[in-house]
Amino acid sequence: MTQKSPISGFDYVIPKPDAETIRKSIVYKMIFILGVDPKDATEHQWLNAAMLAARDLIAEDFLRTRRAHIDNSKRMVYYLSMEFLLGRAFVNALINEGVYAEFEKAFKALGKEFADVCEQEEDPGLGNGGLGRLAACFLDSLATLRIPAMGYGIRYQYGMFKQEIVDGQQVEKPDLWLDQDLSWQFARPNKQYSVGFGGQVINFGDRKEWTPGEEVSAWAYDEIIPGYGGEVANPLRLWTAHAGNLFDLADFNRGDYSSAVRAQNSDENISRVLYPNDSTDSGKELRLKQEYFLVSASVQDIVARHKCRFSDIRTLADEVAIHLNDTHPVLAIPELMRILIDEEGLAWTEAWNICCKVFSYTNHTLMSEALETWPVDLMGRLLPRHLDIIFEINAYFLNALRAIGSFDDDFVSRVSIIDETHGRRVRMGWLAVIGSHKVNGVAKIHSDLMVNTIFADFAKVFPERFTNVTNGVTPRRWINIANPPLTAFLDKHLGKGKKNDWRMHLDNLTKLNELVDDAAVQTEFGEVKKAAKVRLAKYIETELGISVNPDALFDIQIKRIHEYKRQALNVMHIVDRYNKILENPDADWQPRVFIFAGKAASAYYMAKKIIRLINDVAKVINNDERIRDLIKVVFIPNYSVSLAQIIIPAADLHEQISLAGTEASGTSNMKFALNGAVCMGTLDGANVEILEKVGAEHCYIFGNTVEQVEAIRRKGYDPMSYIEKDSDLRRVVNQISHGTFSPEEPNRYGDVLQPYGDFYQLMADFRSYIDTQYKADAHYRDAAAWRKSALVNIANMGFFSSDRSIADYCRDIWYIKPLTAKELPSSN
Ligand code: 26Q
Repeated sequence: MTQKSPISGFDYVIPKPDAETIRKSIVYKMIFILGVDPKDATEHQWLNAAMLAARDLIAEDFLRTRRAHIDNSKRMVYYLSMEFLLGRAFVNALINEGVYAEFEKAFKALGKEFADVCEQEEDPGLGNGGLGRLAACFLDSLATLRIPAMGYGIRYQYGMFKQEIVDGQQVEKPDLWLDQDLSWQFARPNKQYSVGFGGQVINFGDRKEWTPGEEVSAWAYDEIIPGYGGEVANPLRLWTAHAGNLFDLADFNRGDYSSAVRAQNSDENISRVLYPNDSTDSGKELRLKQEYFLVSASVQDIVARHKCRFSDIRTLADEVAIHLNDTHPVLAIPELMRILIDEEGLAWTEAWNICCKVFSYTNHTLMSEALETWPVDLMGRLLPRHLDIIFEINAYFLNALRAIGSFDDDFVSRVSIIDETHGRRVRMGWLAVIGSHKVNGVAKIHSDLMVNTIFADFAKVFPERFTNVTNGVTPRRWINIANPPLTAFLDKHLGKGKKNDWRMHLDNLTKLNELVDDAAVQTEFGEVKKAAKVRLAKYIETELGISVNPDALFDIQIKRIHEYKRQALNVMHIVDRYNKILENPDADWQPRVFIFAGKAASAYYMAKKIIRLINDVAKVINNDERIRDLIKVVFIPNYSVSLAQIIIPAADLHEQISLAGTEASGTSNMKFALNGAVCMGTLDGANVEILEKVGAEHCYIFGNTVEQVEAIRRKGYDPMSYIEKDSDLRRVVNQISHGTFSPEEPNRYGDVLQPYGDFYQLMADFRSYIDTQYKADAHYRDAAAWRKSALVNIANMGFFSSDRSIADYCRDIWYIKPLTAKELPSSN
């Protein structure tokens, strides 16, 4: 079929998306692009060929979208993030393009098992956890909602490490995801920017010029993000570091090849590896270089794109919004200032006014140890001109404050970007607040705490600046791809017409509320859930050789391993249940399978110990015949987006048990509820809003509130007082601390429960947690009642679509409008 091009004079042939044309296209790619004889092709080569065939479809959408942005002078948002945890691209592209069934048929005709081919794809692990996955859900929603948008990130050569469990302990293996390079991303060799470090700042009268001592080249690769519905696709531009001018020709000509190459290697380290989210690693020079590398390349690109489209740099704030995903890319603020002042010749205040309109910032944590700061010395050495600019921003801000007259010196030093109390450090969060026009938290409770705690002083200065956008997740990946039986169930009961497709209008799930008491619908949903549990049970059997009963209650906690998330509290419940079953073996126990997954940062001692504890407890309990499968404990290694897609649909109960006030939002809570699991959670993060939507009968809430946690801390928290008055708790603490689960090394877990510190107040919440768990058991025994609760959860999750989050950002923060049908030329 000849396609009329949106660019006149450039008509072209695109494959019709029917199974036969697709089959031919795949074979064509195999022969002419990959140069492989289809008769000899491996599964992996079939995947590569199929991905190239799929890419033709999204590339076309992308070019049409881009042309529409240019022709209609659309205001654009650029989303800067150090992490994008995309998950597999292939099936996602097929579903969003609406060609999944055709590809499946094409593979049938080729005599290949389609599912096996799809399984060949590596997850690009370019993120740690929630923050990176949120960025990926947002890209999906931005394209689906036709928002003129582009993401910027780093194309790490090594993503998140692969986790193996050896003798119960985490072992990290490198993740060389690019070795599987499929050429799925478009290399853009014409998009290169030089990123400088070090060197000097020279004054020319009132003008300054930075001469970097070292330059690294940033090369662009575009990953195309297709929106659902196959109309719009936006780019995610990922930068890779290449040795710039530094390949030392002098060394080379002298015959000193290895010195020349060494310099090249050290520069290319910048995009070598993703840093784990680990406070002990903060302050690493290479991380600061990475942050500036992302920011400098991206801001240069944004400015170049703007000048190309509008010619006048002074209109930048009218046409462009730049969003900072946490403080990690906040150097974008001084970088844009530098470009506007030093390169474009704007006056300081003019440049500053542009910056404050362009930037907005999302905060993802309140925990003070996780707030980014950098030593002034290090910043001055790597980025001397930026440090100058930061000082100037600070002086400008503090002078304005002093001029108001109502702020004392103490207040002024608290809001200064430079922290003088810990050996002079740049507070990145402060810079983000001062340089942005909006600052948002990621769940209601988190946004409220943000203005009452870390940013309380700033909220007095800029009350209108702070706002909330509750996180969301994309139903395309988290239902349609992850849970085909639930997808069929929803299509059957809600319809699939364009107007009311729940994939695009997740609020339409509320219609399920009319069906939650219908016995036939409940039974049908029971089958949907069972199918997911059987699938997970098979995975566990094949991968770990552990057999679990799909009729047991599946109780799941999957997320990064961190003390504040309190996986250890979950373990304490398991041990307590174990004790009680042994004490009273003939009681009518509800069988449960406890499932964990998650990675610990490689240098995080306590988190790694918690993984080992889970595995030690699993070993003892799973092998204790007296337990008769009433408890099974499973730690599934190497948690990833793809694994989450298998695990989440199978949950009956999901554990969201962070100490109140510590989890900014959580997003797996939303994915679980959307897949019909019931929450066991504290009043923390988005749990609070989930409870609001589904009602207290369909959600198990326990533990102290933020106010109670605070009150306990103020009084002086005494974990021993809880241990003394609760014999169950005492027994559990003793067993874990004194070797019941590590007889070969009784002291192994002597430091895990910290009875004298217990910063995250496990002891204080233990009793309420245990009691609530038994309420959930009783509920689960009434299959109809439980299925109703699961359905109520699904029915009321519409709010937690990332489409709603993105609509909030567009309306309240970015002031961006979608492409209209008229502005977007259609593909047929
Ligand atoms: C910082 C400096 C040096 C090295 C690493 C880091 C770093 C990297 C990743 C710091 C933090 C992160 C990731 C944070 C994160 O994932 N936060 C989560 O964000 C989710 C999306 O908003 C929330 O739902 C979670 O509550 C929050 O923990």
